[in-house]
Amino acid sequence: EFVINLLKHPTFLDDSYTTKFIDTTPELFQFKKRRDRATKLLIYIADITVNGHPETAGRVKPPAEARAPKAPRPKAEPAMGTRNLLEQKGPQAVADWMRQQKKVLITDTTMRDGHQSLLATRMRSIDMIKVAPAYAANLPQLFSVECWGGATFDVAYRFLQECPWQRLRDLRAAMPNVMTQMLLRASNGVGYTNYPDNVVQSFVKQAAETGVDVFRVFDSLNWVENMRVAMDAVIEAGKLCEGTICYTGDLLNPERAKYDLKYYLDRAQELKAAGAHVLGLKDMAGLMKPGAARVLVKALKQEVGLPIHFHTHDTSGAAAATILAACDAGVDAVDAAMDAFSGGTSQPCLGSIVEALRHTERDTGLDMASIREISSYWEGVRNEYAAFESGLPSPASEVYLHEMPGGQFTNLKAQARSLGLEERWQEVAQAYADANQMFGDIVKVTPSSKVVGDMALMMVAQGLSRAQVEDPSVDVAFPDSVADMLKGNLGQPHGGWPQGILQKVLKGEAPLTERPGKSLPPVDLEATRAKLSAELDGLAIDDEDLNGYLMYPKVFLDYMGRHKTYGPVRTLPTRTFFYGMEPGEEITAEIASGKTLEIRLQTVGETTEDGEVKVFFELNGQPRVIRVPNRA
Ligand code: BTN
Ligand code: 3PY
Ligand code: ZN
Repeated sequence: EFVINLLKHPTFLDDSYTTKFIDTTPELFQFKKRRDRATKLLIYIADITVNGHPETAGRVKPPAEARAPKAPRPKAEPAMGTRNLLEQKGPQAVADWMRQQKKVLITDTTMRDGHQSLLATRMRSIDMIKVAPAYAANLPQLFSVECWGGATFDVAYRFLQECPWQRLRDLRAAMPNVMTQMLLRASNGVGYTNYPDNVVQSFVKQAAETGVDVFRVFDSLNWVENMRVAMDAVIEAGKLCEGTICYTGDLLNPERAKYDLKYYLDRAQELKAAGAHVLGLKDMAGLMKPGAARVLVKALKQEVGLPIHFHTHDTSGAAAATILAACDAGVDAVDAAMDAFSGGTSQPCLGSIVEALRHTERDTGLDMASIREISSYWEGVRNEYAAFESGLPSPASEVYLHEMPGGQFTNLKAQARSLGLEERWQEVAQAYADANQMFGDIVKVTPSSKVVGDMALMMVAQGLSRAQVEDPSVDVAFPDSVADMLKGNLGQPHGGWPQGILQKVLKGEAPLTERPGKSLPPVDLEATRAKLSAELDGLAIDDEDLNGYLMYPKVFLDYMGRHKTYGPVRTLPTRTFFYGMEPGEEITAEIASGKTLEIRLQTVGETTEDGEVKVFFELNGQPRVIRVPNRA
């Protein structure tokens, strides 16, 4: 029936058929019979086995002999941790407790920024959930586990075919004693543009309910005015509000005076006045040098008085030195990634920082044997994602030129490659720096960093210099994202936009100078729920689904369409999800608590004349044959 639907479809008939066609054409799957979840999973496995996964096609394969990662055993019942304190005494008590600690508190970023920065955010939930009980039991002294937000939200739906809310719920349940942490782009939510206030409020409320304890809230232009809606929503939910300043420039360089000590102290005071419990210091590109950390952390501690949580990236290879300098200057908490997910564009190495502080007055108290065990698990996990390695083989001091955030650096390199500009990477790096200056030397972090990246790629692709771009007599077709930013749709940068480029891009149109959320009409949440339900054949839409749809309407609908076809693919082992199965291989998938499928692939048949392949399985011992089209 599938094939008949397919053959009759106009897109198929007119020859514009691509493999994505199957995904984007749900009517092909409107069969009379509703399939059960096990059958859907077999269809998925058969399809991937025969046709491959589009995301790993042509990429490096994981080593065939690599062992399946095995999570360490929990050593004891989870001891009381920061989560218990938050639940019992509230967020202010957590902030007070932070200040009283002599030890440096540690956040593990492996499950969010670690894989976002090293593996294009492709880590699947199952690989996190398996190790979460070991975190709860063996490392209960962790300040928090960053495991949600940033790019993970849309990548989960878009590329991993899984629900980000379910990931959060499962992690929350597996780590009841340690605080979970997310990265929230303030009015940009977990997206790339400002959302109406009530969408941001609804999203934060849901994230808090499903399981986020610490919200690191930042604005991509450090515009505190544009952070209040998100911060208020966090405070209202009773969670820990980490109001965050993004670090850019070079604090001790008199030639980068725009971002001097006063700039940071002013932003910090604004965040304190806005109700932040903790001050986040987010060095997304890894630009902060040890000397700057010493001056900045000391001044912020003295003048502002909030506990400070420092985040950096190891792109330069020198981030550990900066972290240790921040520890000397009295920072309260720092971010690090488990050894196997550290270094390069990710965070510096957690185990090494713990050891560096051992037997000093700032000893973290974390157990090295537990860290090694957990990191060894992560090493095995990382192997499985070889296809997504972005490959920064060694430290890059070049980061001080372009100032690209860790998550963007390798991404932009890949984009440059796909545009045939790989050999001209140094020009891209220089153009990125030039575009930044052209926009007035701005904070570059999602989404403002994406705008600067778009501009830089365009300049190199079209051979335009900064002077030409700024010259009123040279015609330039600016990227849409640039026009959007200069129109004021991401908010206002410190000191405003430079007049010349503003005039040239806007061609006389008046820019928005107020907070975008102020003029965006609220979304009618219940009407949206009803419309969405109707679009999905009357399916009941819960609050998590509604909030997912509000952030990413199309991505969410595409996910739901595939979910109907393939079922709970999140339960498949990662190897199977990306590569299918080998004849003779056997796997298990727990599709519901206590309901486990045993799946064995027997053989893959020949392709028939009508282009179909029969794939022979055993499902819980019973033979099953699945036919899939050979699209290879
Ligand atoms: C995903 O896209 O992450 C999961 C859905 C898998 C899509 C299948 S993979 C085989 C076939 N080829 C495509 O391009 N889409 C489907
Ligand atoms: C994100 O917004 O995803 C970031 O990691 C910014 O640094
Ligand atoms: Zn980061």
